[in-house]
Amino acid sequence: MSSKNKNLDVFSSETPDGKAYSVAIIVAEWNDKVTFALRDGALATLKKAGVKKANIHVYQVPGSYELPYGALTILQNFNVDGVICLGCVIQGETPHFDFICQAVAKGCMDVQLQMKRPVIFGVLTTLDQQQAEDRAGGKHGNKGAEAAHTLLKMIELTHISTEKGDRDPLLDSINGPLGSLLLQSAMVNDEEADYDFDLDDEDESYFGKGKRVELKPKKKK
Ligand code: DLZ
Repeated sequence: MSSKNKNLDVFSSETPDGKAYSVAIIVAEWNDKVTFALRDGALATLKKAGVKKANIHVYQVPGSYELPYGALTILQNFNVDGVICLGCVIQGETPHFDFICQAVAKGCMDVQLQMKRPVIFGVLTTLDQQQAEDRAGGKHGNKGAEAAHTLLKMIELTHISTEKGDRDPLLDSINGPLGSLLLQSAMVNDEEADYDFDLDDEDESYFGKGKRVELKPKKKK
C-alpha cells in the first residue's frame, strides 16, 4: 500500500511501552523543514509511549547519505536499544536521488544486521516538496511517528526473543562486534587464542536490555 492511502500516524497495532528503553534519533539536516518535523513526530510518539526524556538521544548529520554511518557509530559507542534514521530525499534532475536512496536504505539494513539492534529507515523519498510535507505532519501523517512506533516494536521483539530464546548469546553474536573480538583474539596467536571470554558479572542481559556487553578476557584454567 502506498502512503498516499495510509495515515502514517495510525498504527496497525499498539505501540509498546517504552519506559525501559533507550533510543537514538539521527536527523539529516538536508531538507530540514521536513526532517525536523519528522523528528518532532518521532519525539511525540516516543514520549506518548513512555520513553524517558533522558533516554532519548538526538543527533544531527548533514544529509541522508550520512545516516547509516551515524547509526553505526552510535550503536558502537552508546548504550541504546536502537536507532531511528530520519531524512528526506527529494527527486532532482540528476540520478543523485537514486544513488542516495539506495545507499541509505542498504546502509541502514547493513548496520542493523551487523549490530543486531534495530535501525529504522525513516527516510522520505519523494518526487517533490509537497509530497514530503504531506508525510511530515501533513495530510498523510508523520513518517517520524511511524518510525518511532516501528522502533519500539522491534526493540520489544528483541527483548522477547532474547528472554525466551535458548541460543547462546556469545555464539549468537559471532557476526557482530563481539564476534569480531573473538575472531581477533583467535587470530593473534596460539596463546591469545587460548583465552576465553565472559560476559560481565551483572550482565545477564545483553543487547536490547539497555546495557552494553563488557567482555573480560579470562585465562583458561
Ligand atoms: C547532495 C544531496 C542532494 C542533491 N540531495 C539530498 C536530498 O534530497 N536529501 C538529503 O538528505 N541529502 C541530499 N544531499 C546530501 C547528501 O545526503 C550528502 O550529505 C552529501 O552528498 C555529502 O556531501
